[in-house]
Amino acid sequence: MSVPGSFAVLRVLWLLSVFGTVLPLDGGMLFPRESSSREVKELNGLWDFRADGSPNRNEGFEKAWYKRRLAETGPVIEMPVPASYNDITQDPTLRDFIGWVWYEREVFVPARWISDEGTRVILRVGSAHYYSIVWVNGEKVTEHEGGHLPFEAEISSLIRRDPTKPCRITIAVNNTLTLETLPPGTIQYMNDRTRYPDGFFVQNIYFDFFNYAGIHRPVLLYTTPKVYVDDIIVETNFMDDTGLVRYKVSVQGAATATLKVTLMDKDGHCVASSNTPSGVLKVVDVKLWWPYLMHENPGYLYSMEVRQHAPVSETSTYEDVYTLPVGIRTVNVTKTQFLVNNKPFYFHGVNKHEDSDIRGKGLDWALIVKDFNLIKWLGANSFRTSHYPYAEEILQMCDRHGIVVIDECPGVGIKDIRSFGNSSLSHHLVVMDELVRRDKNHPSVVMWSVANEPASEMPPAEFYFKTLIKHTKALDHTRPVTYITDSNYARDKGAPFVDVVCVNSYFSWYHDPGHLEVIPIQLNAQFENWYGKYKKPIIQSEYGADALPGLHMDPPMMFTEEYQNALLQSYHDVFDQKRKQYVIGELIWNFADFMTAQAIHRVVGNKKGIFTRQRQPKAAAFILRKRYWRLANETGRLPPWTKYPCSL
Ligand code: BDP
Repeated sequence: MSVPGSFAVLRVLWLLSVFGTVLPLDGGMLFPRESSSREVKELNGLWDFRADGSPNRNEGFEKAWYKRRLAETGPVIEMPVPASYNDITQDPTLRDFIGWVWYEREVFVPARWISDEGTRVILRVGSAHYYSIVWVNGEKVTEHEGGHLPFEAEISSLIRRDPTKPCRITIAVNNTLTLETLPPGTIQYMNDRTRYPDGFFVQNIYFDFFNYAGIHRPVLLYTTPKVYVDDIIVETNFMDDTGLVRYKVSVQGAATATLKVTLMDKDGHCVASSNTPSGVLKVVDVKLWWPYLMHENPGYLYSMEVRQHAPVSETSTYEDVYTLPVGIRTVNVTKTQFLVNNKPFYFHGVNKHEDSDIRGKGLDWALIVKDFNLIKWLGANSFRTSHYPYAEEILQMCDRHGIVVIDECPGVGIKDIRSFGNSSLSHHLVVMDELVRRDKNHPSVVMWSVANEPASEMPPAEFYFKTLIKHTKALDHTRPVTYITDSNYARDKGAPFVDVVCVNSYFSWYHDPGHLEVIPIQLNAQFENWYGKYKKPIIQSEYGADALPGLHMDPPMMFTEEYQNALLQSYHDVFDQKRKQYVIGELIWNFADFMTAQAIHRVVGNKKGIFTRQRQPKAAAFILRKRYWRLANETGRLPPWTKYPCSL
């Protein structure tokens, strides 16, 4: 069936607007962990997959593909989960596909999960980009807007209807972006038939990374008892040697339940306990959570075990056990400093992407561990989750290793004035609700970033960011809030509301290309202007230059390794003057090369990495490594054995 182009785009937009109805957040979204009362079954591996290539991308709905096995609806291929689908096949139309794709997998649910009426079974998707609808055995169980945060649905009663059947899970995912999605995008139809084929359209995006799509993080089934721990909120503080853990536990499924909350140290010794749903636990001789390279024992985590009992009958009870890692630390911002545990903290870190060969944005443990090893090798103490929330598994690694995180929402590319309207704002508020709900208990997360480089000089930006930042602070009063700006200090409408000014600049790259000599003047002026006007500490949240590994020129020319080095060093000279005053951090753009849309200024992706996409160092990695270890020795409190690695 052929459908006129404009009708097809309306159809895609209509689907998004209908499905985009915002529901209030429901449930706590605790990370699924096994315990004596909870089981987890991962559904990673190969799923059946079919892209809906019909002109309006709507055949799957018209023919109700979710009602039977996907393979019965037409040809399917094997697709790994988690992974982006784009780079898996040799088919360019799948790499650049826009619209609905369908995933399906059958799974046997353990018989005891089904027979025990006191067990809840939940289906959880770590993330899928961008809009998802989920069916189980042909019945819709949930839908979710947004590509980087988890969603789930209880499916207990559904799977109990016919316990003999395997359970068929169908997930439809649509990567279409509109002016009101986060990030925003537009679909543009090219109707000139002398230049474009019938039905030709493109997706315009206003951000610089490939719009990878598919099921990006693990899909799993997990259980809880019928009465269960739904959420835990912890806020930590300390006075002298005593740690204070303020907590609140919410229980669902019963009006009354008894609780036992036990805080244990790393050796499993109980250091404090309580039996009320909220309160403050006092920890004597507290071991604080410290960032990597700031202390000899970074990333110290206690375990908070929440054990809940609720009566089922006179003789039996539901018991639920959930254990949350807890790091005790404080974060504060002054006019010139960022304080962790009341000590000045200087961010010497990186900006990253979830991005790699073949997998795209799919979670991959080998890659995650490699990246942490590189971060530690580099002497970096922090990163920003540019430009969207990263997997919870990554934040858990940060907690354990003491890597400090600026946690960013997908508010990237808000450039069009129509993306500042009410429906954009209300969606943005919901995304912050979801982000804070998911990440609030991570000690590694020290600041929220609500956006990257929005058109913050546009008049509606004032109301937009005032509202967004106020909302985020109401959700979490313990962390500072910022957004990342590249706008003019005098015209930026949101800067009065941020706690820390985060500025991106590309002197001698996008501005005055090839003229390294402008950096000292322009960077110095940038800092003086922002600090002069707002009197807030500043992070250089991005700076960098593309370099093709192996390309050399001396004197340096753009795109060579020498130019990337020279540019970095000029920035560093200015940072060294200003960090004694009010500059509180520097984050290189970027940790590694990453994929972008095809464009005349991108040679198979963005090459500003100090590592290649395959995680091999360019010359700049060694410059940065020397600097970061030197900074760590100056600004951290390192014991002698962590002083400079001897090779530096
Ligand atoms: C910055 C953006 C980042 C880009 C970078 C670049 O925040 O997403 O990748 O420019 O162009 O402005 O390399």
